[in-house]
Amino acid sequence: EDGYALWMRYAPLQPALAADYRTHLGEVVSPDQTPTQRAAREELVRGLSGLLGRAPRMNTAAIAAPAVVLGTPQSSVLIAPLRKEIEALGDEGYLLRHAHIDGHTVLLVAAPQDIGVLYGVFHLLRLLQTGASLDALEVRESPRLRLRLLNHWDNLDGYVERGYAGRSLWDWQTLPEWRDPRYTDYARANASLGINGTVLNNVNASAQSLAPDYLAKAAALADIFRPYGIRVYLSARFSAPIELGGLTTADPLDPAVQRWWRDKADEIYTRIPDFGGFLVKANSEGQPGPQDYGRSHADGANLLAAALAPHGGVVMWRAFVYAHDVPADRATQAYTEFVGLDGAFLPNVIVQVKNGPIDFQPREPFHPLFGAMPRTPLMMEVQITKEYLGFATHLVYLGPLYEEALQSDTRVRGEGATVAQLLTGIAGVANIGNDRTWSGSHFDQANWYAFGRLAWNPRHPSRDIAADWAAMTFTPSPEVVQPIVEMMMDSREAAVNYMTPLGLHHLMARGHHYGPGPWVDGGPRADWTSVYYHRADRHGIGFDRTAHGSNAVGQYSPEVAAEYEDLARAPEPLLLWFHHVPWDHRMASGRPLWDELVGRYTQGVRQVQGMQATWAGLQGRVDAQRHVQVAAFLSLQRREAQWWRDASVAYFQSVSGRPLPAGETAPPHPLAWYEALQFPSAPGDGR
Ligand code: BDP
Repeated sequence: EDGYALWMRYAPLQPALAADYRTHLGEVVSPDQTPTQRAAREELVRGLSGLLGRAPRMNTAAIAAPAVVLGTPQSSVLIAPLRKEIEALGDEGYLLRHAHIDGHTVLLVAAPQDIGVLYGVFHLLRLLQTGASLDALEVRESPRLRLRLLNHWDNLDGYVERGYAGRSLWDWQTLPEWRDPRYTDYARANASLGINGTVLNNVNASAQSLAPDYLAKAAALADIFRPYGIRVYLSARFSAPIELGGLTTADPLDPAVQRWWRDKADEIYTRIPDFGGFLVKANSEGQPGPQDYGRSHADGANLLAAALAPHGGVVMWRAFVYAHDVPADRATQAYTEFVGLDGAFLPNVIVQVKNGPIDFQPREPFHPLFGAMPRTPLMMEVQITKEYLGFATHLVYLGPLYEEALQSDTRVRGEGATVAQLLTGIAGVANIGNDRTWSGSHFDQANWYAFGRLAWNPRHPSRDIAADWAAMTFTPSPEVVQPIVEMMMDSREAAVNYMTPLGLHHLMARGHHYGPGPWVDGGPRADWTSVYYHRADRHGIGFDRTAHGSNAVGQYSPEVAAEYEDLARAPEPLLLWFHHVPWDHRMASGRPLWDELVGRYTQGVRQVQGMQATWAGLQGRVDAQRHVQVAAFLSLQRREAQWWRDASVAYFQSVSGRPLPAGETAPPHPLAWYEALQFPSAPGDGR
């Protein structure tokens, strides 16, 4: 149990349950003509063999016993009669149904296309892994979002930006010749969730990724992923026509530049006929872009979109931009630059917006661009890798964070216009590397899992997803699943409490973002410091984003703005995001803000202690190999939660000048001690 198998362990079920399932599933009837059909068939055989302890009998057309029948109306005469009903499910949908055919009880896994059958097989296996009943089974599924993508921030040298799970999974050196079986397992894992695209390289892109030898490597990966319904995309460096093409400009209105991108797109599609398209970070954090030539983001995006359009590709143009000159409030930047461009993009451009207006913090309000660009398809980008949430070692289940963002009500069309309803797609910055666990820790696998499940159905409760994951990853027994789910569901709020309670944000150490750094000040940009964001002084704390301050609230719909603007109505978890509040301000608990703040830090530590106790109680019920590692990581998290609490309390006390509330323990070291800590081992880069 080294974690490699992810949630696809297919460990033997309880004998009685296995015997019951065997009566339905003794035989598999499935076509085997296409690579996707074979992938579905092989996955089912693998799953049933493991779970039920016996390989099913295989058939391609006729039914001899109670069976699982796989297929599409084209591939299976047994499924063909359902054509009309099945086609209504859309290209990626599927149907699971208990039925009777030729006197046999059968379980149908039927879909309009092969890929839906594969998705249906994974759904069926999930039901078995979680011990669900198959009686009267009737499941109809279609994805709510068209684009469900992972974004890898992988560089060509094997280093993963903000990656905490080892080196890149892609071995660029040995590709395209060596097709590591691990690439197939990666594709299986994604297909099990319905993820249908992957951007292979970092948004801080090297132009080299578009050079012929790297396209050959990307094409090899695309060949491996294709049967699993996963399209390959690449991050494109805007200045590639200069670096690769020898042009003197990358100006989007220059005909030679336009020709270069058209030729490049043609070249890519000869190698990768189903290439998905480009992801672009432009004019952000020093990356080149159209503004270098006095052009707009729309000019830049349309340049690439025009080149891809004849082939059916898309451009995902990121809205994570911030100006060269430090703005009065960085939270307002993306909206300011993009909102006026609504309607100016070609139809195959999608603007990709981070979930919140700053940068993947433990908690942010939803990004104000959601709902503000009604004529532009939008994707939401979330981080799966935990850059600001304790890296791979802290147990923080992100399902509730994603759910909170997706369910935020923008109120742009009155009540009920949630962010999820406005999306065309979703992208998750992957936490996958070549670590044996894939994600750097056992519990970080749950974040990949939850991202994929929510991409398929953004309304799925993150608690139910956690329960499925725990059952599949450990064991379906409720005495194990329940405590694990409680731990997971508490974990994100715990991290918010010990890092950035009450709407505080961006207080992590400089550059690598590992550990507390509320004192960070100075350096190249004010908006890369902590003091810029918390604005604490002798009188109070928080960023005034009301009409009296930066007026970031004015970027939301009037109803949302009115709520955030009003100190009495602003949600407490976002209080210090929107308001500069006096230390004496009375909180909902009745305590003054200062006491509440210290109390939250302490509570965060207590929550981690609670997680430790829960996990200790599972000793003997979870395999020893994983139990030991999770326990070790939790004790590290506990120590670091305490460090966060002590360092933050020491710092904010130095600013507020207030005594600690009764019952609170003083930090064991003076502030200077925390400020002097160094972490040469923390992975990260310059910021
Ligand atoms: C920030 C990361 C940085 C990324 C940037 C981005 O610190 O490494 O390049 O976002 O999303 O969170 O472009």
